[in-house]
Amino acid sequence: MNPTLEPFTTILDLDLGTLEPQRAATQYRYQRDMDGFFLASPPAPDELVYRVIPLPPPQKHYTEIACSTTIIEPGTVDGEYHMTKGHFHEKRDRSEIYIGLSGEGMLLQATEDGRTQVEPIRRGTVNYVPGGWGHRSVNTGSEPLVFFAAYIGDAGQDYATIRSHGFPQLVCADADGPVLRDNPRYARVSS
Ligand code: M6P
Ligand code: ZN
Repeated sequence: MNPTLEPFTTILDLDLGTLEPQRAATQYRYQRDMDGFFLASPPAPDELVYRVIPLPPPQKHYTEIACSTTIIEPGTVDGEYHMTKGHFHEKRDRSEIYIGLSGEGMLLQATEDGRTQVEPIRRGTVNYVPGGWGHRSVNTGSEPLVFFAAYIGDAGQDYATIRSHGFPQLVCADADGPVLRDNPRYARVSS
């Protein structure tokens, strides 16, 4: 093999999740971008929910590994903790790894036929998301939740399925902390 790509190194700030040098623009997700993902209509359109700093390979190809840092601000929307939109991979069998850097949260995972699994995210957790599992991360703490993700380059993100079917569980703020509730709007994708 005669490689076309040169090796490169990036410095990841292990507390903030920032990347130096930053090779691609930060993607910002405000409440206005999240309509249909929270159970309630987001009331503060200009409030930042999370941002993603990508570390892209040059090609979206299965031979390359795409990475990103995600930073979810603390907060709630009508009692639901701030979270990512969540997605299945367009190429369903592609897997992903999350490395927790700071803050406290949960990684919700669900299959198309409604199996669920909830895992913690905090500094030092390494979560393996196998192919076929939709995934959404939720900030249940009072500080930003920061994690680094690495996934197969051609995975792609299917948001439409999550938007129309929902996730089986919601993570809501209760007097004693986070509680999982059944999502009344959830509909299985397949049986
Ligand atoms: C992680 C990875 C990314 C994803 C990001 C935000 O960094 O899973 O692929 O883009 O979280 O999640 P979402 O794409 O669901 O908004
Ligand atoms: Zn993913």
